[in-house]
Amino acid sequence: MILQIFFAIFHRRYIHKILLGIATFFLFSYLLHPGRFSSTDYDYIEIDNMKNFLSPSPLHISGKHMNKTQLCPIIIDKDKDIMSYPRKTVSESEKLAMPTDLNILPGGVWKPSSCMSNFQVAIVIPYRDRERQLDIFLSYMHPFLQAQMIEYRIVVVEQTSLHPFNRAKLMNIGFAETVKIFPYHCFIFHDVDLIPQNPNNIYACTHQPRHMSSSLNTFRYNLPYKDLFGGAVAILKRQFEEINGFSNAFFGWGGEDDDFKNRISYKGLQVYRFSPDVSKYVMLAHKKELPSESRFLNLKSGRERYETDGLNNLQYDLLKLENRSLYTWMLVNILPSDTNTDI
Ligand code: NGS
Repeated sequence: MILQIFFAIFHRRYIHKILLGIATFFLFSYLLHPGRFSSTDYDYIEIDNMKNFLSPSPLHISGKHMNKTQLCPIIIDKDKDIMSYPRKTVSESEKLAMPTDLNILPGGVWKPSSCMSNFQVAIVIPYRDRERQLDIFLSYMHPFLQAQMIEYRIVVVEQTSLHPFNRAKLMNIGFAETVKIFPYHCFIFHDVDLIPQNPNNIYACTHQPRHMSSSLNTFRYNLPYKDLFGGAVAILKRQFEEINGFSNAFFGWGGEDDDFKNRISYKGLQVYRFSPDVSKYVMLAHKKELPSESRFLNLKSGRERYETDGLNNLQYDLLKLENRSLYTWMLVNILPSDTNTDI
């Protein structure tokens, strides 16, 4: 048998097929997981410097919200361990106990009781049909955020099944509806399948928009390309408004995050990242979506469109808005009329 294989490999009739096979394997591996082969150098903020780049809430600077005298500390400790992969399932009884155990208010709202947080942050999650991941995310994130003394609300924006998924538009809607509830100064737009592993990855905004999930296990903790701005990002409310939010035109998978990064550049803003170690994330397993065909065309016309396609032409039906025990739930029907794209 071994001799036969050996013979086949060196037989001239097969050698070109074998080489072609190997080349195809490497090409596909590269296309699917470019990070494996890339070690792109990029600028990042070292852990010792992180505090200087964080942007505290204007509410407590103005003293408006100052019913407590003491500001909470910003907790960064280099000795903290990277956290392991979260448990695979969360039981109903665990979910039921969480609000009481962790003092979470209806709507998935929490703030420190002993001090005034430096940050008031809304975490917006575009969502459809990922219940198991949402359970894992919530049971992991509430304690994670509380340990950082962040004042926060978790907002899940769910799209009905009528149209293809539009991640970017759901985030615009989450923003537009959440600012009506409370003047959060900082927004984190976050995929439900991403879990931060480093407790020092502070869930707050920096002075410039921040790509938080730059070090992802599925890319072997490399950044696949320098302009990647997907997964989990943090941006100040006023900056999000300045760039007119996300485009509403991207239906299906891909490109909307690249377009968002372009908007940031058009307005002369920069992207910050914390160090690769701080920015470590694991991605919960799921089936890969099929990329949309229109994404490259939309990206191409992004510059002409961005001032009229985004927060200022957002149309949707808000079907439900509920303060659930672990998150604020918004069920929305996306209206395609604010885009030029066929869906
Ligand atoms: C790029 C996509 C981005 C996506 C990124 C990483 O190719 O939307 O891959 O995707 N851009 C386009 O398709 C134009 S990932 O491998 O994490 O699923 O975020």
